[in-house]
Amino acid sequence: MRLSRYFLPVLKQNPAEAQIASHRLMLRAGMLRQEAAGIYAWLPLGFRVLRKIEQIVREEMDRAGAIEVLMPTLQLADLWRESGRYDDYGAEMLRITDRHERELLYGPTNEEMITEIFRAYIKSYKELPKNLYHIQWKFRDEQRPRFGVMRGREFLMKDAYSFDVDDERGQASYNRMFVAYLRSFQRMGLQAVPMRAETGPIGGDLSHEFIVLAQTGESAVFLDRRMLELPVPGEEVDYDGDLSGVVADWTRLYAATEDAARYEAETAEADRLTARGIEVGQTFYFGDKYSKPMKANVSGPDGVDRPAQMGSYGVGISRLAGALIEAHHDEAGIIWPDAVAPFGVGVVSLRPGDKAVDAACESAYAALTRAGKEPLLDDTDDRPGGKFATMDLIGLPWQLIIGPRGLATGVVELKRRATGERRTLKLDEALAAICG
Ligand code: 5CA
Repeated sequence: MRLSRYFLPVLKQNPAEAQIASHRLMLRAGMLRQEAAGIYAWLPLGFRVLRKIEQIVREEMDRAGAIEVLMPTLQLADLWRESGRYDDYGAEMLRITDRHERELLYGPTNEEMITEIFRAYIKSYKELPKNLYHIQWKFRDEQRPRFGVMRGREFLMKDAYSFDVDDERGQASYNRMFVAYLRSFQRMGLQAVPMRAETGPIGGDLSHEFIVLAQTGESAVFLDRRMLELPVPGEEVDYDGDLSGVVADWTRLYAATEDAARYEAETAEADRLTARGIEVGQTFYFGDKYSKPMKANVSGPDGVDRPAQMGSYGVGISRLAGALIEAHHDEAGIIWPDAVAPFGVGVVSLRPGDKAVDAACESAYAALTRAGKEPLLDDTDDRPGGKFATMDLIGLPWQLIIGPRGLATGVVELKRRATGERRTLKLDEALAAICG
């Protein structure tokens, strides 16, 4: 992409309404525009990050055996009356009436709808296990939407739903999602810790929140610091095998968002780490809470019909864009981990119009594009100081700086955003360093 043709509305001033770093930086870097309280338009740079996050989650869901679908945002109220949640959900649910006076709602989650789809087609244990997921906008009319995409009213969620014939297999499905979550967050460059959690309006008695540690987090967290050293399963993890050992390792040590007294009783003082955190995902196992009232039955090997055993698994895709910035920024701006960076490299032309500079920029741009590095070429007439500030603000992992003075001696400058390290190299050496 050439910056002269792109849409990157960066702000010079700090927006007054932003109280935390991620909100401030997303607005300043031209990623986001507020359209109403808790409702945002994703501008091109922000949208690229959102898509990268979504793709990592999608790949890990697929690897773990889940199957992607797409359910609508609007749902019939009658469906929610079947589970009893229509009245229970309260003011957070946005209720809508259509021209035929039918009651609808903008989905805050999809347990009812997926159960309705499941029961229409699946009747036998032979068709199980099944795990269906989608990545779709949700609406929750939060009392206090705040911190930008961290607590929005409209937000993008990945939600998966598992169905099994019995409790033991249901737990195995839960374990697969647990491991897929560890892998997804690590691939994005985040350290997320699973913590025992309350189940709230989703229900059930087994749940974990996945929390990224950050000072601005909404929840207080109490954990055993040894959790931060546990290994995350690699790509070769066998999702058909028994994952209960991995889950046991990750749930043995104390980690929770409440109950300071129990924490102190169970954790040696030297291992205690109290911090704040951002919840980026939550897993639930609730057995037949929806399948029983909604009659989503499957016949077992004995020929007897029983409600399917279910779990649901959410990831806050849009919240993750904010959480990533909370975890990776400095005074000058965002520092994207490579896996979620909107562009891989910023190529900065210090003198557009200079023949040698233009030729070097074009050749770097072509080579980086061929190598799949998604370069953003700053070919605008802005002053170098402004260009450097923008590059630091938008946080691309590499900056390749090309100017007439360096080229006269055959060199360019390469800067790594995360460390600030700068090297003076020949252009082909710089390209080799980026392409690794
Ligand atoms: N049905 C279940 C799992 S599929 C569910 O809805 N779980 S949840 O309520 O925990 O939401 C899943 C994830 O969505 C949360 O972990 C959080 O990361 C994200 N999320 C929830 N509410 C908001 C919000 N108001 N703004 C941004 N992200 C949110």
